[in-house]
Amino acid sequence: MAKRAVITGITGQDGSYLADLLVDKGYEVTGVVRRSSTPNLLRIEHILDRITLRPADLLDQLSLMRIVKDVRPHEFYNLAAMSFVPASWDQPLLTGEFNSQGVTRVLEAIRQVDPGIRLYQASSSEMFGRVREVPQTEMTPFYPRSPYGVSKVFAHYITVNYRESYDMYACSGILFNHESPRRGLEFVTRKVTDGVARIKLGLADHVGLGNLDACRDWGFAGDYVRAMWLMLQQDEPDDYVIATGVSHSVRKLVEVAFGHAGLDWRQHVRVDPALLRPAEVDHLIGDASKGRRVLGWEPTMSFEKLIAMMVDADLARLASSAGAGVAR
Ligand code: NAP
Ligand code: F7E
Repeated sequence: MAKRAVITGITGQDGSYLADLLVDKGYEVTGVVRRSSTPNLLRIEHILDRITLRPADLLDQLSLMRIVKDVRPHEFYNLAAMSFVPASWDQPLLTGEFNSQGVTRVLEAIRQVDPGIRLYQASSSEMFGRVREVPQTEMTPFYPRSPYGVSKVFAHYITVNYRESYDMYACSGILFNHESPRRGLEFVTRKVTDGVARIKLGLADHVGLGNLDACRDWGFAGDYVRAMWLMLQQDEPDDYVIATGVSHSVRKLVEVAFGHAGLDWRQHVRVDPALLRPAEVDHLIGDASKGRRVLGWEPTMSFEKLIAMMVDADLARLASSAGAGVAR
């Protein structure tokens, strides 16, 4: 019998890669979507005939209960969130509703319907914020620096609490930044690779950025969803840091991305103070030794290869849409 999985956030970057992975493994995949007035299924268009979509919202307890009751999944991946850090200062209450209480609603739905369902919760390296040690492990204390980071700390601990209170198989994956050609255009890697492609094709002449000194541990999203799945295949539930162990600055990112297209970034990057954050996370670097040891997980793509792949994908996308006269 095929295993059944529910994915919230299936229309997002990670949800789409996870759906690809689970479909390939023979799972029956149900994706949770919230209603929108225009289609937003671009990232999962290629597998729409192999998955089932159901409407629900992290704000609506009954809709989550209904999905868990109807599907009775073996595994539940909670990837839905307000995930863009700057927006969390604009909408701190909504961020808490989605990212914190939304997780409590998911946990309650599972607990009430079938506490045997295995849960993956999408936690984040943003919880480390102003880091207390370098590199960061599962034991590093949290010091979040944004409403987003704060909301994810609540979500992490409520997941741990339900595991310990109700003996549920609930895992918190503390994932460091992971990117791909499917990354949202507002995140810095994709903003840069899209900008490089536009400049290369003569569609723009510069890209505006904020803090060039911030450093992140960037990996490939396809590798990170494999870690999510591995966490739910163990004998015991646990929490894991997933990271490459290599950190680069935003300045290095632009150097690599522009360099890949044969451009000099100094001529095309403008620093825009409006893009600086009220409180910054300066430097993140993860130690995924536990994940490597227990899960057998390894990242497969270097930073340079990842950024080159993203630049190439944006060049191809923009070149073909320009050629076809499609609105950009
Ligand atoms: P993403 O591309 O922004 O996708 C977020 C998803 O959440 C979208 O499918 C979105 O649906 C959905 N969503 C938002 N609010 C919802 C609500 N109220 N009800 C139902 N669905 C809702 O994010 P991602 O990069 O794939 O990240 C996936 C998860 O991992 C998030 O929880 C994020 O915080 C976490 N995370 C990401 C990273 C990273 O580097 N990517 C690292 C650590 C943790 P719509 O399409 O309708 O907007
Ligand atoms: O910023 C700096 C910015 O928005 C990275 C989310 O997936 O990963 C992501 O959060 C860095 C920051 O990602 C621009 O100040 C400079 O220091 O790509 P980002 P993030 O904030 O690290 C974590 C792990 C998550 O969990 C989140 O959901 O880049 N930066 N200039 C810029 N960032 C953006 N977005 N735009 C700029 O123009």
